[in-house]
Amino acid sequence: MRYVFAIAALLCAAQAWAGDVTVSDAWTRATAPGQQGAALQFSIVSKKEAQLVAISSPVADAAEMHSMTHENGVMKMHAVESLTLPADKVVDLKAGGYHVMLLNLKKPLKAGEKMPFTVTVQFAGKRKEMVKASAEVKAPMENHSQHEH
Ligand SMILES: [Cu+2]
Repeated sequence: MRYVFAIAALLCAAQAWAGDVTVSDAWTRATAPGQQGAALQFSIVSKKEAQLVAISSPVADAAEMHSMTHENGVMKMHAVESLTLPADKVVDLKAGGYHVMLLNLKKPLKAGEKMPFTVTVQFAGKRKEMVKASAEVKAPMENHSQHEH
């Protein structure tokens, strides 16, 4: 459902990039043949406290925010609905801790491409802001240590 909403909102959000939220240093990695998902990494900062509530990309059916915890020495991931963005504090979404997974990729990601995506942030009072960004697609890792789900 969240994904459907994100698409609908994307179509009418053209004037909503008011500039309270900045996304930077976004990147992902080129996919191996048959690879269905990819990790998307970026930094995000909001001028006002907000919740990161959705991420979408035209190249993937869905994107999930995950938290990573260690339980009895085993690394586990859980999908989270939202992530708090404290005012003026840069939050890094990367492989450790919180991260974003793109699911059911519609096409392979090739090194050197730019992959577009949109993040949706919700402020107090339910006001939402959508920010468009693009991620650099980096070359695949030599030894394949991508995490499994
Ligand atoms: Cu994950």
